Amino acid sequence: CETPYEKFLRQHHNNPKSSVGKQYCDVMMKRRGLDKPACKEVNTFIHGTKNNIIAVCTASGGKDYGNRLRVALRPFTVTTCRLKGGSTRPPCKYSDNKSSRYIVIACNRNGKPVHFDESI
Ligand code: UM3
Repeated sequence: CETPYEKFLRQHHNNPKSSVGKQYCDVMMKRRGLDKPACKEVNTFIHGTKNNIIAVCTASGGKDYGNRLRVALRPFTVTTCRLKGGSTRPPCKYSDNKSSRYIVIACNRNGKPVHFDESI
């Protein structure tokens, strides 16, 4: 079954950014199963290497951010998908916003990311 780290990767890792044409978020949110049972409201995909994301859990790539969170020392290119309209009933329609941001994540005791909190 899927570990918390594997779930984090499924929900939040996409590197390099997949060329799915326009409507990246609509395609990716469905492809990664984030349209079930309801449309997920907000979800960020990180276009960075696994090694660079894992490094945020260590002193080389991140620092403590309180509340057991870690913030990256360098920005990542990310795409944030935000549900359009008021309904969370599939089919899900998203707006896409690609930007360079400092990700805020939680890591497990093995130094692997397990939760995406925000990007700043
Ligand atoms: N979330 C993002 N990006 C944001 C803000 C929130 O992906 O910029 C997701 C992470 C959480 C959920 O879902 O919204 C609630 O914060 P997850 O723990 O399943 O990844």
